[in-house]
Amino acid sequence: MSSENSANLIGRIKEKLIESKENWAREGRLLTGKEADPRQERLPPGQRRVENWPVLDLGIQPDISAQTFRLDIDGAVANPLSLSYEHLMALPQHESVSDIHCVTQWSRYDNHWQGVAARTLLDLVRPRSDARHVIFHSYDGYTTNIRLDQFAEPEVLLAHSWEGRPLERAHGGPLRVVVPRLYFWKSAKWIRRIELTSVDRPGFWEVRGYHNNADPWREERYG
Ligand SMILES: Nc1nc2c(c(=O)[nH]1)N[C@H]1C(S)=C(S)[C@@H](COP(=O)(O)O)O[C@H]1N2
Ligand SMILES: [Mo]
Repeated sequence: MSSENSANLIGRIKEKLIESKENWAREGRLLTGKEADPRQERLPPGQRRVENWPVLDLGIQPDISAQTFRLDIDGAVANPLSLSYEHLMALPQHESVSDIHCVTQWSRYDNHWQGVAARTLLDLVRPRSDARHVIFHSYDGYTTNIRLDQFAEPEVLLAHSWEGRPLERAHGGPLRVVVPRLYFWKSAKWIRRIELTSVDRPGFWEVRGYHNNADPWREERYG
């Protein structure tokens, strides 16, 4: 098979996968109709625990070296930044332990993350008074959106390490977002740009039927 044909084939397989998830969203698959209090129930409704760590992406795992890596933080900010990997590592470092909750029903407890806290970055860029939303842009073309107040929670990290080791490329290395209180599709891997905006803009899965807010305890799987 020529390389052009195999690229087309991979493209079609990817489209099928994306389509089947859109269908799940339309049919409301996996919904239990329950709601839980996160202070009382660690496992959100409809989730089950796994010990492994599944990999989910759009079929592309960009290969970004520490040398070429860049993180831009811009938009509705007083002081836009473009950080190298070296610069990021020189910022105050933060550790957090949190659970992963994926919309496809698996949860993984006690992940030890290391990186730079979202708050550290916000202090540096200084959001303008009209900033309300955050759009993540990744090296693979993926986007996802959260509110600025959700991004500013103390446990939100730009993580470069997991369990004391550099984050694997498959899981978003060199740098990924970790937003523990929302379904994991909000945690952009291979992060390239953090854009602050006054107006919300739904991301890749949000325009394909996933919920805009994504709170696992309220089962906000689909919007
Ligand atoms: N850049 C990028 N980030 C992404 C995705 C993606 O396809 N590209 N998939 C999202 C989804 S749907 C999930 S469930 C998690 C999966 O992260 P993991 O592969 O480390 O488990 O990454 C999220 N972040
Ligand atoms: Mo996902």
